[in-house]
Amino acid sequence: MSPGKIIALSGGVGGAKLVLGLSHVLPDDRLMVVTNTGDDFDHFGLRICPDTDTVIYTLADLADKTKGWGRADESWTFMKTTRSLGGEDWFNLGDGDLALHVMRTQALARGQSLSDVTASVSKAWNIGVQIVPMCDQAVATTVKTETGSLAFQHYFVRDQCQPVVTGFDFEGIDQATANPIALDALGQGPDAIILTPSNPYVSIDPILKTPGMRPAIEASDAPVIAVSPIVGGAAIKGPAAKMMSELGVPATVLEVAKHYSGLVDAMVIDEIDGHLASAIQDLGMEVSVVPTVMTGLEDKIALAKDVLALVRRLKSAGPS
Ligand code: FO1
Repeated sequence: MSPGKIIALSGGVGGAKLVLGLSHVLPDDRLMVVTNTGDDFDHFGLRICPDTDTVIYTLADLADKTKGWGRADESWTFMKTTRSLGGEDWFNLGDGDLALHVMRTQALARGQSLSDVTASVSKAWNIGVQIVPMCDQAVATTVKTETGSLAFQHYFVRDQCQPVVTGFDFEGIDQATANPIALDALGQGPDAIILTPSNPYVSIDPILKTPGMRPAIEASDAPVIAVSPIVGGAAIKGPAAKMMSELGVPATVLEVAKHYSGLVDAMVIDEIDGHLASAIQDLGMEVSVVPTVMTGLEDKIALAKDVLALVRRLKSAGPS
């Protein structure tokens, strides 16, 4: 029997790094990435899909590796001109990036689905790995804060994650349906489902909460493995640790494990958090303690190999 797929659920930067590592050690047809679309929004009349685009740019080797989002070698004429005209300039759209948003917005207006557009872009840029948005309907993450509710990109970019978080809403999620392509792959006996080291609350949760997604994961025999985005009490990038503290939860890998408890069979945690392994095992999860900080490509490949070694270990131990 041919090996099943590895299905990775991903937000932006952290998830895309592990996905890149996985893409170097797996044949293209064994890897599927399901991306969070809760960060998507309309800006200047264009549909912007930051997490999906970060995965696209990363796999197409077009990503700005310093910023983590957007394209390398970008020019900024659009932003400079917008600024000179007194337009909105809090969200930075490079000229090359802008072309993607224009093409996508046009294709959506012609009636194509977000999945179709994502597949066309992937084909144009020779990405062999299948990238699948969590759903084709619009879902908008709202961050509830002590000073009121904010659209996700207003919280994240415009307000620099400063407001104190009290919770999250995923507007439109009840009317959404998990992407049938992802559901089909989940029903085809995947080898593993990986929750990449993206923000559990605003990147992975929207994917899991999309109607149909979590039941399909639960119905699968495949091991579900989460790679912690928290390392030594801090997030490698982004506001995950700050959010946890503000929600009254210690920013630790143990709390990430508790958050995923009931779904996840195993956690991959960093060596610096090794002392928390037994407390995570007490939750009924396997734990793999390995270096998880991905600076260069070698780190991404090494972590991907460690995750796949854990998959083999869990599968040889029997169905979860
Ligand atoms: N993040 C920023 O911090 N500042 C920006 O101006 C910004 C622009 C931007 C444009 C396109 C895109 O795809 C992503 C962009 N991001 C920017 C990143 C994005 O807001 C976040 O990384 C994700 O939504 C969180 O995963």
